[in-house]
Amino acid sequence: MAKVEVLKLASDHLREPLASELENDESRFSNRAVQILKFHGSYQQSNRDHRHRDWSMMLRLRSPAGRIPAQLYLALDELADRYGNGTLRATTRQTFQLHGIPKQDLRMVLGTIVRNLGSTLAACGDINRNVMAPAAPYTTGGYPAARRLADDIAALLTPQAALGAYLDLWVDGDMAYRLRSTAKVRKVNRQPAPSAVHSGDEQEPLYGSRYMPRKFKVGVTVPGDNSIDILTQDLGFVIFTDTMGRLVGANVHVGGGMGRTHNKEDTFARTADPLGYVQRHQVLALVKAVVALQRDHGDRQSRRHARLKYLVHDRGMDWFKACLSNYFHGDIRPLRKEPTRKLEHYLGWQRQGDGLWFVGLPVMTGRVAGPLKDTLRELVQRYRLELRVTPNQDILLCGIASNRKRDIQDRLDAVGLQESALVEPTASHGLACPALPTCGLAITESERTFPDVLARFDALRRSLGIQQPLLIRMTGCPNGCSRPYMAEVGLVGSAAGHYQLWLGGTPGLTTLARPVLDRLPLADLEAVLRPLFSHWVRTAASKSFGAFCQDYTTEQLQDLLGTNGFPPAA
Ligand code: SRM
Ligand code: SF4
Repeated sequence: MAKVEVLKLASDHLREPLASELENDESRFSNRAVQILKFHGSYQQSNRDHRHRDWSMMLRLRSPAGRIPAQLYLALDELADRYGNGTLRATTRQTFQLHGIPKQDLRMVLGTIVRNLGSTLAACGDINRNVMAPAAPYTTGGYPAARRLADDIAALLTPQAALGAYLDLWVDGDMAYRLRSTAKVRKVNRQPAPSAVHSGDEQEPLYGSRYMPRKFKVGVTVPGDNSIDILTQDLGFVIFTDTMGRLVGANVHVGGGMGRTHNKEDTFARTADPLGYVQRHQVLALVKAVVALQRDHGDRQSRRHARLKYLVHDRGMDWFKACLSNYFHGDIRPLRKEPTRKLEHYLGWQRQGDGLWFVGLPVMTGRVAGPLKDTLRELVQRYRLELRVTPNQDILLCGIASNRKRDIQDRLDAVGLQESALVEPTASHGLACPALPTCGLAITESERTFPDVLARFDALRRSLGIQQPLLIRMTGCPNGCSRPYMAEVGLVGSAAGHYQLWLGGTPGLTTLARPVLDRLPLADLEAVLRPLFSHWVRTAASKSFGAFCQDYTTEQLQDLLGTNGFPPAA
């Protein structure tokens, strides 16, 4: 068993040694407590810009479909100023993180989040993570049903015993904050399930006392809307609805994931495989079944190899389906036809469908700070607006009455978010992970250098007369937190100031990109890409850059780059 497995088992359902260490005066937790702390939604970090280690905590919320009510947002805004580093960060899985919370303030901060109806339980750790769904608050089409299903899945996969530990630790056991299971979830849990689904642990019936072998990620969307990057999820649903917007069933995909390690060929990014179509009343039972299958068969020895994607890859879909039949007695039918998938951003002003408006704000790298933060607080305070975080690290302000549009836009103008600037191609397509200075795994910069990188791409496009937008994603290491392996241009940190270059993803996030260079010095970005971009505009300007790259082999792409002797990717 991997070491973390032993810790989980000995933790009394994710309580110890965290509970004891919360009582001491140390400025940091032990490595053992840190592993348990993750399940409560927090990571211990130290600022890597500083010479001495100065410990603080990052906190991550869980907010299915990215929904953040006004009350919670205002609490987060204040907590960030009072106890954190004065910023909030919208994440690629549709929630907010706070950074820089001292250990002695953790209980106060986390308790305040819970008291304001938020939660951080299971935002990190070996468990189901934040459930994604289209952020747009549309009241028509399948959107409301997708959001409801995301909520149901989040409730269904909430750990039971760990929830008790969570409330004990952070709000003195006040069970009034118990996340309420919806009626549908209660019904699924009452339904007789194949015995294999039960973990054998009465207190934690689905997960058992060792929880999952590794993190587990679920996303839900509607046909044609690929804002949630469905093929990167461990378990992804594309739902179909009737004319009344009621769920009728879903196409299911399994085994996606981005994380990999440089020079370890047995780790890789992978897009999910289609499993089939399931009917409405069987969707939640299928969710439980896939979780239970991965719980029992996922690798508990090598954490590097523990995600569902490796199980699906190693054993194959035929094995997976056969094994699933022990956990799921429902009917899996052939996939239903879907329209072409598109990455929706929902930026600018749009109607919700209920007489109200929402406005989508591009937030560079998801970082909410300075005047933008002040303006958001004022707007949320004044109009009690609900926020939605998109998987593109952007923010939607929702539920706006027509007569408030002018005032809101005026205030957005003042922070550079003029109506015309709300939809700006390259910036609105970019994603970058936090990397330095907070991320302990970063090899090089990402968030801090990304605005400059985007500006350089824009200048390069302009100099070549390129009109098409480009989907650019950057990370400080190969773990793939901004899903760079799906982008048209993926820059994956490989050494200080150097990036592995991935090409061939598509604007609709439908294909895995390919590594083309291993160590591109960031300083040489233009010199390397200009010849390839020139060839694109000369030969295939009407195609997206991703589609153009797919017409070439990796070797051909390497020849078309101005590599000046940089080593090609292995
Ligand atoms: Fe991530 C670890 C940040 C989405 C794959 N991720 C981390 C840690 C916690 C570093 C650590 O373990 O010490 C990062 C904290 C940095 C910091 O200072 O805040 C971190 N991940 C993020 C966020 C904040 C990036 C962002 O730009 O928004 C995202 C938070 C999402 C959320 O709200 O839950 C984030 N991480 C992702 C995604 C994208 C997704 O889920 O859609 C992925 C790729 C998808 C996947 O899981 O395959 C991702 N993060 C990883 C991995 C590699 C996992 C693997 O299977 O190998 C790690 C490392 C690990 O788990 O060992 C990691
Ligand atoms: Fe850290 Fe790597 Fe994730 Fe970036 S991709 S946040 S550097 S783990």
